[in-house]
Amino acid sequence: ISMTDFGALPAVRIEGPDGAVAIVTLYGAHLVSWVTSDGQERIFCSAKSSLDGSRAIRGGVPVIFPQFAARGNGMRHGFARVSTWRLGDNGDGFAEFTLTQAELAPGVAAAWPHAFSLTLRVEVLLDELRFVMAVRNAGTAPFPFSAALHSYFMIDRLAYTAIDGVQEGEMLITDKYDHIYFGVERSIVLRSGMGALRLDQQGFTDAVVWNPGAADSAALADMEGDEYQHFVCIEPALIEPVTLEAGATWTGRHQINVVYA
Ligand code: TA6
Repeated sequence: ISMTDFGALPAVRIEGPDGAVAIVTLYGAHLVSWVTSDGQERIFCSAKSSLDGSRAIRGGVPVIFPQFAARGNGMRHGFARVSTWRLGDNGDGFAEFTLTQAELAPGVAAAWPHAFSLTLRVEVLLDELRFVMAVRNAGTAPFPFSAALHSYFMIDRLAYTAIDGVQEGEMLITDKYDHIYFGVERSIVLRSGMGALRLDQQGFTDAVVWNPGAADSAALADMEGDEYQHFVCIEPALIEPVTLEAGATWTGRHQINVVYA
């Protein structure tokens, strides 16, 4: 690995086999790019995203913790994506990022007063990207949490895109779409004119599929023009809050594989 910048944000460049590269900013432990060994970028990031730590990055793989969307009393989609993580263990093709109470802004820590340790491991393999997200309760009382890896996958056009594995038959998206699929047990396959990706998750019980469509995307300050045509979010998620006992660890995994026809 090596250090680099993404906009004004310090980032870690993880090089895997055959020149595949992922970039992860310390702000949010946010993966913003994954270029596979064929030179193809697989992850969407908006040209209008703020990249200075003033608000969450629009695109990439936001880490959602400890609440999903507005389902809780705290920040929308939680504080992990707007906190600066520490780089931990790293080596050839992988890096781990950690966030604990100590890294939180004082107001954020006061609003969610639980001793926790969140670790995200990002590993770049041949035509594969792996995430391992671990939540540890480092305190003496249980706490509830939700989690997701809100992945923005790059596609060439919505009209050429289909998703298999979330419902009976193939799913097509034509405009705004926002749906939670509870109890996902199969692989999900995302096909577009750019080829196919197979997504496998463990620990995360659910999956969310989201695209803002034309009208909602125009209303987003950090998305421009027809950018909504060029991504679909497919998110391994744990939507309903889970209670984590003192000393316990929850682990969620996500593997993304390029499928060559
Ligand atoms: O995961 C889907 C979702 O919750 C949508 O409802 C949509 O609003 C999206 O996330 C993006 O949320 P954000 O807070 O990043 O604008």
